[in-house]
Amino acid sequence: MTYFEGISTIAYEGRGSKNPLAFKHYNPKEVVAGKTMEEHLRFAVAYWHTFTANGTDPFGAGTMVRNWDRYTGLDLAKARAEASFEFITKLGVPFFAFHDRDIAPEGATLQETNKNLDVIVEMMKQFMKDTGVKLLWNTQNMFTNPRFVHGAGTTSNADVYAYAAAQVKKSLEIGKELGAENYVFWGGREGYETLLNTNMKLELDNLAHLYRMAIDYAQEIGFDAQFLIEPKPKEPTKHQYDFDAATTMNFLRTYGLQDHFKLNLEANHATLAGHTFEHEIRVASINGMLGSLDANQGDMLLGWDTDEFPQDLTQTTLTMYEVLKNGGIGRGGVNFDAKVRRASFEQEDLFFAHIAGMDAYAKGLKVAAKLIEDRVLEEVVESRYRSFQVGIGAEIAAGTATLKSLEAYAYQNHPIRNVSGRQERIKAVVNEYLLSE
Ligand code: XLS
Ligand code: CA
Ligand code: CA
Repeated sequence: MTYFEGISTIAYEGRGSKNPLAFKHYNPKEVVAGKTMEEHLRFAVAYWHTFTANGTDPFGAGTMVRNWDRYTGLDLAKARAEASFEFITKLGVPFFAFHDRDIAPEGATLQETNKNLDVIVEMMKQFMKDTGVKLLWNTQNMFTNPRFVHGAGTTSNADVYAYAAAQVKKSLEIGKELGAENYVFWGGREGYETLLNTNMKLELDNLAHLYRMAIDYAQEIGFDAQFLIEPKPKEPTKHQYDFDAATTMNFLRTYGLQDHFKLNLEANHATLAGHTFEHEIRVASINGMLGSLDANQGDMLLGWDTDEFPQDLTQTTLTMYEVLKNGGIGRGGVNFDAKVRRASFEQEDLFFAHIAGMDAYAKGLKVAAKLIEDRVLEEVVESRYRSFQVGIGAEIAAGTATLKSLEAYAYQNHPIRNVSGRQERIKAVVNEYLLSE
């Protein structure tokens, strides 16, 4: 059965191409800064947005009728799995990612739900073997079902906590079975609506304990994926505990979990937290905690998580700049946690959207590599901080200065002179690289 009739493998045709079903910048085997684009970018297709979502929004019904929607129940799940591998291989993406509930329907009991999962996981295992497509990460959906109304790892109901733990256990087993490179925890309902009814300390202790049990169980079954926490400040809850990179790292350190986790950072979540994406990546990177990226972009005129496909080239350049400076993304990747707009409801739009995102990231990678090769920003930063290389600055940097020695210096050093930060000029230079590369 073919689900994407009339579409063949997407090829790289280069800059001049007008073919909407071809890459203009993403050339998987092209070497940039010592590695192929494919190795740098490690793209992944997000199962939920691409194969499960139907365009529903808080005001309207689904608009996207896919040709696998002629089935129901487990047959629908099977058809989706089949369609997903056709899509991923035609697009030429090496990875995919999913939540447990994206791939198989819930049954009447947890046992039945797990049996449904077993059927699809078995199919996927075979598809993965046949195509070479790999699992970037899997995760558990502990936010859609009404049982998680008060949270999962931070619920006020111990029975729900037990259910969540069982769900995590099964999901870890699936990750092991499919050889997931990473394993994600995103706490969609791990937060609160009002402090008036919330025991924050108990909730955080319980969440940490859930993570601890997951680490122990992964070790027990020999599942060696990199564990990732994905920060998001709000939506659906008013305040989510994993607010941003810095808050999440503080939580991990408080509970002694920092050596077992890295961060999965998402562009749109950064903007919801009032940060740029590059800020979040830099915070993780300087702490050795950069794990993986969820690539998308928000809409500055809308205050929610719109999960648009990334197209802003300055943004993809600055993102890839941070990734290259980090020494790459390691076992992580660039996962398109992005959805086509509700009005882009034809199946072809799924290809157009991914091609747009992949080209935007490929271009960003090329420009970032050139900026680094020419040491454009490195020279700016080195020269800006050069006062810490010599004299009193060198003493400060070495940690040998004291309040007394600095006072003595300040007494005889006047007037103090500052120099321009040259922000506008630097931004213009980045634009020049974007236009010429
Ligand atoms: C939602 C999150 C979610 C995670 C995985 O905003 O981005 O999709 O990536 O649970
Ligand atoms: Ca995400
Ligand atoms: Ca999101």
